Amino acid sequence: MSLPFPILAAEEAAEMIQNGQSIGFSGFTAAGAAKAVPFALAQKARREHAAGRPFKVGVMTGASTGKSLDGALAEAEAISFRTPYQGNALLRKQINSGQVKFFDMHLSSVAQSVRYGALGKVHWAVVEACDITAGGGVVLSTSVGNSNTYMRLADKIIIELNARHPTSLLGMHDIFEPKDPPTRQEIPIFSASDRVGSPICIVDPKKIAGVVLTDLADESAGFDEATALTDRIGQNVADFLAAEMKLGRIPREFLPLQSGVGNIANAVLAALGQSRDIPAFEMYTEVLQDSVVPLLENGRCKFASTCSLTLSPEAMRKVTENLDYYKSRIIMRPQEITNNPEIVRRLGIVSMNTAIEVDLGGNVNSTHVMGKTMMNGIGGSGDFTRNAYLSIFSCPSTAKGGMISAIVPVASHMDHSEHSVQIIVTEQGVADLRGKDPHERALLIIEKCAHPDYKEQLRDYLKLVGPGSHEPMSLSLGFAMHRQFLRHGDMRQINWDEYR
Ligand code: 0RQ
Repeated sequence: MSLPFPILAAEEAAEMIQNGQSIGFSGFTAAGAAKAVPFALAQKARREHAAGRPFKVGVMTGASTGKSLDGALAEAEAISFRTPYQGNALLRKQINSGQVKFFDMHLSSVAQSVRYGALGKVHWAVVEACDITAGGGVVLSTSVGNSNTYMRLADKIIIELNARHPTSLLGMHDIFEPKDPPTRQEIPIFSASDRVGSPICIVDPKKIAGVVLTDLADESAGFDEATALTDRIGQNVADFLAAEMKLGRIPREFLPLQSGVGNIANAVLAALGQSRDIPAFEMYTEVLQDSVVPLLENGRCKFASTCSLTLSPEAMRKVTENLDYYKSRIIMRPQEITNNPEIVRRLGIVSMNTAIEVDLGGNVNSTHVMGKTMMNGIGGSGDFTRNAYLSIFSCPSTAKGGMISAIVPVASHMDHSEHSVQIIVTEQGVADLRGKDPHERALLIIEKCAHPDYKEQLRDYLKLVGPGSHEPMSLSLGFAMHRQFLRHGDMRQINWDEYR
């Protein structure tokens, strides 16, 4: 192939990036993340640090990324700020120690914030593609994220042209960027499979500073085997949705599903796929995980609109080996569109995301352990939850071998408020909070979702609060279970008097 752009080694590309600059990288999860250039940039940072010079860059992405991006840059202590979502253990440490500034943003709003200039200048877009044309047509790889916006706004673009992804991915993407108010119009998506944009990103070819040729697999970690617990959570969600359909509250043709990331999300989808009471469904979601591939294959999932193909190498191989089949059943869109509140509300999405803890009022914490330690970020969960037809949160009823209850009197951090959260699911059961006042919700959550080890003490909390308030809130005891864990290493067998 002859291209009118300089072909660069990753090291040469990294050499062009200067200390203090901001980079918009491709990647929504490890799928489609830039790999060679950030890895080389990390080596450059190490060299600069060894020579006594500062070197850090601002890192904006779609969502989490892989080990060659967040992992390598964190190891090289080369990140000044990071947004909007991450999942790397070392970067998490740096964020929690204050070494890296982290802005935890709703994924749908990142592109708009960048357009408005709220995140500063984008000096570079470093984007993985499976193909590129001389005129600046870029065929993205296994995710879209914010790549279209980063490339449009960046001063300069570096393309990682990755031979590992087939050029025949062309046609799977649908690139659409809304105008900003006051000239914004509706996004004309009326069903999950509607195409509204272009299969390629079209960028100013003069901005392409170079192309780095790579042959690197996505660094998606794959999933743990399902366990009895994740299966029970999945089954509880499937049974609940089947019952809703029988009651006529979900139409016979079903509603599009959104599902978050991780093992629980994977198990929930597998259970929905197996349920005989749930018809074949569509997905309007942000990540497409392994469990959806067999469902697309056997027709249980009719169509999936997503921002990324977050697949294990084995599942990815299945998709690429039969690409024509999957291309007629999968669309990849920018996260500004997959997570767009307008579409989520219009399509009547059933959202399914994961909680770290849920409080008795029905508020959900998805991001912070003990109120202060960042786990990953809110991701797309807020985009979907606030606007869904049905918003579901699931989690195991306990964490850390039972020493922590996921059901607590008052959440130590709040991402999703009682006004948006409708259904809570644990392996113990399902609490349907719709149409319940806060005291009714509290009882329901305890009886249906709390672990038996914690039911009695949570009932005691409610007794101590007593009636006569709208919310079951005690300002002195609300965080007593958290304090009990910090003091004794176990939330169980609390003596409430110790915390009055
Ligand atoms: O810790 O890693 O040390 O074992 O949290 O928990 O149960 O393995 O579940 O991998 O699905 O992660 C909410 C973090 C759940 C994730 C969260 C500890 C637990 C374990 C992981 P270890 P699990 P998952 C999609 C949309 C963001 C919101 C969202 C997440 C670790 O799903 O980041 O859904 N969600 N976004 O032990 C202390 C508790 C705990 C706890 C769990 N109460 N206290 N530790 N853990 N509950 C994302 C995108 O938009 C891309």
